[in-house]
Amino acid sequence: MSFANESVQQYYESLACNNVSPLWTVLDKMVPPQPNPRSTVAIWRYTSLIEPLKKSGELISAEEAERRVLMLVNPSLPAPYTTDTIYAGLQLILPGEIAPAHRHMAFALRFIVEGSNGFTAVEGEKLMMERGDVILNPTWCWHDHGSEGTGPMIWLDGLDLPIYRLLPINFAENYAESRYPSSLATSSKLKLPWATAAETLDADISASNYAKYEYRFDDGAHLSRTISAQAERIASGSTTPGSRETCSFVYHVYAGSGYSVIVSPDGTEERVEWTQKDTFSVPAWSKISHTCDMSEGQAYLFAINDKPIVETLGLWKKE
Ligand code: GTQ
Repeated sequence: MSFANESVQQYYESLACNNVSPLWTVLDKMVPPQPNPRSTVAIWRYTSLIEPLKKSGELISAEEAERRVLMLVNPSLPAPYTTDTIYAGLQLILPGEIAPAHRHMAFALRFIVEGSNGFTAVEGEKLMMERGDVILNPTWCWHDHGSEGTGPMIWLDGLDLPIYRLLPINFAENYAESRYPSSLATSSKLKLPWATAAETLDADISASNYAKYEYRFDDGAHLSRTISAQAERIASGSTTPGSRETCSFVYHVYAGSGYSVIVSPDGTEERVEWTQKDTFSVPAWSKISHTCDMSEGQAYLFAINDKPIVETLGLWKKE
């Protein structure tokens, strides 16, 4: 905007001391013509992260760290943003370790990436964790993590921490002992095995190149009020039809390899090549299309989404 004369400029400058500012010079920014996520497309390759993650296990114990996690920090934003609304991190537990019990307002879900005989105990239920399991940690539930296995346990944490940048009401409490009393739960509504998702994804495997599964409770509810999860199957050599939603996603590759073409709301197009155990961020209202390579069979993608909070606010749209 050009200034008609000196007095207009002086007028603008005079406003600051009254703690006001003209809307009309920034209206496009305040009420933009399209959604304007601050996060960008980014990929965290497992082959690059596995070394530093294992190194963290030599430098600090789970007890000392409380949570030994490498946060996946969006390159356009500080922690805890992986997208504008979703935080993700890779957590490591070594045999015999305990990440001590605490509870917090934030909701967490975990997608198990590797290892076996690890557990998360949630409010008295000890849930054993295997690759592909989703483990839920509702708001204000005591939880500790441990491993009775022989190798490292690694999982992807998904939390709604960015939401607490708007609502500054996240707080945590430590339990007096390292473990909150729990007993083994063989089945629980807080543990969603990969097999359940896979069964649905594979139901039409000979007839369809693409399937999507939304994780939900038996009553149809999302996994939390803020963030939830989905899984997708893409047939070898096929490309999914492009779509966009007023949601952001943190994708994690359960199996297979391929690439995604992601067009951000501002028109920036990114092609993200991925393979097993990689994680990538998709900002809200980005057009997404996945392609599965011919070489490694079907691709299975897990994704954390922010659909529950977007839907609750009446703002969910899909094209
Ligand atoms: O396991 O409780 O990645 O409190 C970040 C914060 C994990 C957890 C994270 C947490 C946790």
